[in-house]
Amino acid sequence: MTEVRHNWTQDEIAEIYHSPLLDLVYRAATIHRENKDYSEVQISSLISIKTGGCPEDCAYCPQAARYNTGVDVHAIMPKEQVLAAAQKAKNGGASRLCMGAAWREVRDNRDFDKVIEMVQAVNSLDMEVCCTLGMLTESQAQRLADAGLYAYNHNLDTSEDDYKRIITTRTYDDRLQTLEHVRKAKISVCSGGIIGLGETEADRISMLKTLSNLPKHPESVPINALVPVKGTPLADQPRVSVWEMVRMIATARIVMPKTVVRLSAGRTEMTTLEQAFCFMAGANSIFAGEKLLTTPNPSFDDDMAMFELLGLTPRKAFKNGRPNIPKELKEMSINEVI
Ligand code: SAM
Ligand code: DTB
Ligand code: SF4
Repeated sequence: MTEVRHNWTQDEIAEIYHSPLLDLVYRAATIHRENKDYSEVQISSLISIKTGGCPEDCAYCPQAARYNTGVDVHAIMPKEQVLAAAQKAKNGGASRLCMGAAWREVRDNRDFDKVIEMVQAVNSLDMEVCCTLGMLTESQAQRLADAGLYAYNHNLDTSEDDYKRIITTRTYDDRLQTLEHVRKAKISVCSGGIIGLGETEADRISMLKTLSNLPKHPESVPINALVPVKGTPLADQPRVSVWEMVRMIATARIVMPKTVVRLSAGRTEMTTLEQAFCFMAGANSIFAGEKLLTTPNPSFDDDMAMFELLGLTPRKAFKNGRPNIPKELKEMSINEVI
């Protein structure tokens, strides 16, 4: 059995990342196949519960208020609409709903109260609930956990050194601190990054080093290909090649052997064959549903046809237990929650 390590060096990861492509994929696939459920793929569906108008300056993001990207600003979505989207996602095969907000950080206000109610409501559909809301304090993470939050997504995006080139309105340490707060509240950690931002391969390797040397590996690591959006500073970045995605996924699989590695943004640009290579290299999760947060994604039907072709099956919700289900929710029916 492959050992789970937390002391990877930059050189060790670089050696893996730069190994001949087929050797790399073979090694990653071998490790992946030690997991008896290697043909199961975890499906998350995204919903943007608060879109646009974000004060941050993330150079890739269509939702930053300072760029002219044509994304309309919306106030927080009503719970009923979130529940309808969750049900649709569940019908489409998703076991997890991830609710995203274009916030720098969570504030202790009415909007956060509404998010708490959404978390409780989606829980009653027997789906894993995930949020990505920006920075969290320890007590906010605990409040989400008490509401039954299953996972929290908070990406490192790139290496520590490269971070200031991409975002100046917060620090890498801010990011790491939120991850600590999430961990402390016993919420499953989802943290990964983006390739194609203009980073070097050393930056990619360094980001994987930070993730794989955390005291506990994130339960999920999304690997996004930049979706270049007109109006953002990175609009003219060339698309990353699929082989770079494959290298990144395979390396993540090798250094974090038990982690769910998500083939995330960028799938609309990939053929089924290219995605199959990513699954072979150890990817075992996707975002499904025709929209990510603001940009397009393959439809549930197309993904189900791909799963059938490749012999993949969607992973059931709560396979690894359910630490944060609040007692009072256990007995509640959906009508009571709404
Ligand atoms: N505002 C919160 C935050 O930044 O943590 C949550 C939402 S934010 C949109 C979630 C993640 O989406 C970012 O950390 C980034 O990794 C990813 N993302 C945003 N725009 C993207 C793009 N154009 N291409 C690929 N990934 C993107
Ligand atoms: C993640 O790693 N990728 C998702 C999710 N976590 C929140 C977001 C991708 C966003 C792509 C651009 C958009 O649709 O706005
Ligand atoms: Fe705001 Fe998140 Fe987009 Fe950055 S990535 S601009 S914090 S929504």
